[in-house]
Amino acid sequence: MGAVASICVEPMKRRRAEKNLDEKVSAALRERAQSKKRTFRSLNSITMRLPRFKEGLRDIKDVFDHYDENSNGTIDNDELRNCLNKLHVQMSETEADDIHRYCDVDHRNGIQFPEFVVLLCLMYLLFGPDVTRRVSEFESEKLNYVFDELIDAFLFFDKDGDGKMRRKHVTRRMNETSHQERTPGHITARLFKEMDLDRNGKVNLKEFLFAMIRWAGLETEDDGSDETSP
Ligand SMILES: [Ca+2]
Ligand SMILES: [Ca+2]
Ligand SMILES: [Ca+2]
Repeated sequence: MGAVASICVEPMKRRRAEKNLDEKVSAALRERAQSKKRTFRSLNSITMRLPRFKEGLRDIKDVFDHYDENSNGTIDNDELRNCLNKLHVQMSETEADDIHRYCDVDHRNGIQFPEFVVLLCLMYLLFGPDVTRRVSEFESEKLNYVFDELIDAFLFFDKDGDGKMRRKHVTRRMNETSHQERTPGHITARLFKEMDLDRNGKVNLKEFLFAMIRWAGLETEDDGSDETSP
């Protein structure tokens, strides 16, 4: 009976977490879009930063490994509590659970590495650079740099900073800076579909971060099951 009840309640809690956090993230992004100069003026300038992204993601991987205390490739609820405690982020039990639900994008097995990138980036966006200093005094500069760039890359496509990228904006952005050739419509459509994990016609920050991790090639590199290097 209890198990059945929790199966019914969980999707509701998840929807609530999605809504709450999407709103918080949107508010933070809007503020940032209004208060900060744009970092990226072209798609090219973002593409050129991919190697730096990749390097930064490796640093985040080290942080992930640190908090994955039993090294099973996933941060479970207890490990997440330890991590949030370390960050000194003020939040209630319910808020911590919501963060967990929001970042567990595939709804399975706690927080894996790409989900952890989302988690830290959200903490950085919502609570500021103190968070990364607490994660790692030594690496915080590097981490801040990566998160700033990732968030600004998102804002390049989300022009009004309402926390959602729309297909027409992405298409426009992909074409406005390319003098030589237009990106064919079917390619931008496919790209957008790839990013829009929940298929709701919009891409939010966490979906975008997932795509960036994929494009930087770190996801496959760290997935030991399909190592293809000679
Ligand atoms: Ca673990
Ligand atoms: Ca997961
Ligand atoms: Ca979406």
